[in-house]
Amino acid sequence: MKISSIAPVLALMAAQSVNAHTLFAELYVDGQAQGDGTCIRMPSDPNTATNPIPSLDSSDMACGVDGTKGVARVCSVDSGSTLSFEYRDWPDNPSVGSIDISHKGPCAVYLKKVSSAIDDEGTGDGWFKIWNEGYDESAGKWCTEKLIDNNGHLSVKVPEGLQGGYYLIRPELLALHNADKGDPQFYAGCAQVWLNSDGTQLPQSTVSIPGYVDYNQPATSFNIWNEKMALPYPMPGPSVYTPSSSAKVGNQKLRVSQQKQTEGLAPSNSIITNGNWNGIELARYNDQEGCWNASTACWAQSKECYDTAPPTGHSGCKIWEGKCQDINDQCSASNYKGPPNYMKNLNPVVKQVKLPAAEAAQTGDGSYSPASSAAASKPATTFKTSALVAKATAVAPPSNSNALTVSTEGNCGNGVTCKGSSFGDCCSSHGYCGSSDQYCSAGCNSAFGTCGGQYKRDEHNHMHVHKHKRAVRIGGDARMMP
Ligand SMILES: *[C@@H]1O[C@H](CO)[C@@H](O)[C@H](O)[C@H]1NC(C)=O
Ligand SMILES: [Cu+2]
Repeated sequence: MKISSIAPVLALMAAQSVNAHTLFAELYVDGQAQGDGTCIRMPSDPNTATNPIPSLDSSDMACGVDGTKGVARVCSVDSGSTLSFEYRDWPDNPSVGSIDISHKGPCAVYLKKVSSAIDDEGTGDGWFKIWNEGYDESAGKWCTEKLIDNNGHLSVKVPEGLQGGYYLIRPELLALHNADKGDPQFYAGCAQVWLNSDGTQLPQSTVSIPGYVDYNQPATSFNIWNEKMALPYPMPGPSVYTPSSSAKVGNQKLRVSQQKQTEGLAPSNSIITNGNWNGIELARYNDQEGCWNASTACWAQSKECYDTAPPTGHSGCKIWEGKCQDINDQCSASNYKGPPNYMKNLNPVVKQVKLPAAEAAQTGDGSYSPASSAAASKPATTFKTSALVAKATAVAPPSNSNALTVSTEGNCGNGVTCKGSSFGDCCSSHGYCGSSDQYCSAGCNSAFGTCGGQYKRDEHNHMHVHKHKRAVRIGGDARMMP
C-alpha cells in the first residue's frame, strides 16, 4: 500500500521541474478561487505547458495544446459576474511570477456558446470577443505589462443579457517580442463554464478559431522594437461584442435562469478537489474486511488523482493520500470503524488574493479606454501560498572571482559572468545576461557582471537568442526570466 502511494509522487515531481513562458492556470468567479486548474483545459505535459501555441493554423489555437479535450468540471458563473484569470510562469506555483517581462503584447477574452462545455472541441466557428486591450499610450504599457503589475491577474465582466447555458471562455495573450521576425507567440486556454442567465442575446457575427488571425498581419508582425512604434497598435481578431442596451435591465443576478447546470458539477460527496478530480468520501464500514476494502478504494482514487493531475500540480492528491494512510493505520490497529473524519472537507483554506477590478468594457477597435480607477490602482500583493513552493535559490557569489568564466549560453551565476559575453554585461536577478534596464538595474547581480547605467536597446537580439530556450538550471532553480 505504501509503495503504490509513493511511486506516482516521485514520477510527477520529476516531470514538473522545468518551465518557461506562461499558462492560464486558475479561474476566479467574483473573487472566488475555483482551484488550481479546475474547469480549465490545459496541456497535459507539465514540461511544455507554458510554451506558446506552436502554430497559428493549428487546432491548438482554440483552447491551447490538448485543448480539444474537455475536463470533468464546469464552473458556474452569473450574468455580469467578474471573471479573473490567473497566469503563471510556473503552473504549480502562483507566487513566482506570471510572464516574462520581455513578452509584451495585447490581451483579449473570447467566448463561445456550446451545447456541452465538456464535449465541445472548441475549434471552429462561434467565437466572439468580449474584451481586449493592446498598448496603453498614456501608461506606456502593453496589456501583458499590466498583467505583470497585477500579479498575473486579468479581470473582465461577463456581458449581461447573454443567453444562459454552457460556454467556453478563452483568455488570450499575444507576446510580440519576436513578431517582427515572423514569430507571434499566442497563449490561450479555455475555462468551461455554465452561464446562469435568462438573457436572450448572442452576437450575430462570430469567428472561427483557428482562422481569425494569421501570420503577416499588422497585428501579428508588429514591431515593438522600433524607436517609435507605429501606434495605435492594430488589434488582432474581430472587434469587441457589446450587447445592445436593452439587455442591461435591472439586476440580472436576481433574474435566475430557469435552466440548471447538469454537467461538470462536483459530486456532493466530494471532500477534496485537485484540478478536475474530486476525492469521493468512502462508504462507511465497521468490520475488518470493510476497512481494508476502504483502504484499497482510497488508494485507487489516489492513483486516479495523480494520473489526472494537471500541470498545476497535485497538492490535493497529497492531502487525499493522508486520508488513505489514516485508514490504513486504523485497519492495522484493528480499529475497523470508519472512515475516520467522515465527510470532513479536506480542501485547504484558500488565502485571499487581491484581484484587479474588472476592466471597463470596450467598444470597437481595442485601443485603450481607461478602466475604472479601482482597476488602475496598484493591487496589494497578497498571494495564496502553494504547498509546493519552489525554493528560490539565490545565486551564490563565487568563492574565487578569478575563477569566473564568460557566459556562452546567456546564463550567469555559479562562476559564470556576463561581463564580456555576447548577451550583454549585466547579470539579472534571475541569472540571465543582458544589457537592457531589466538586466542592469534593480536586482542586477554585480558579482557576475556589471550593473547600471548602460541601457542599450539591444534586448531584442537577446530575446531572439533565448527564443523558446528551455529554462537553464542555475543553482537548483530553473527559470526563464531576464
Ligand atoms: C470487500 O470487497 C470485496 C471485493 O470487491 C467484496 O466482495 C466484499 O463484499 C467487500 N466487503 C465488504 C465488507 O464491503
Ligand atoms: Cu515565452
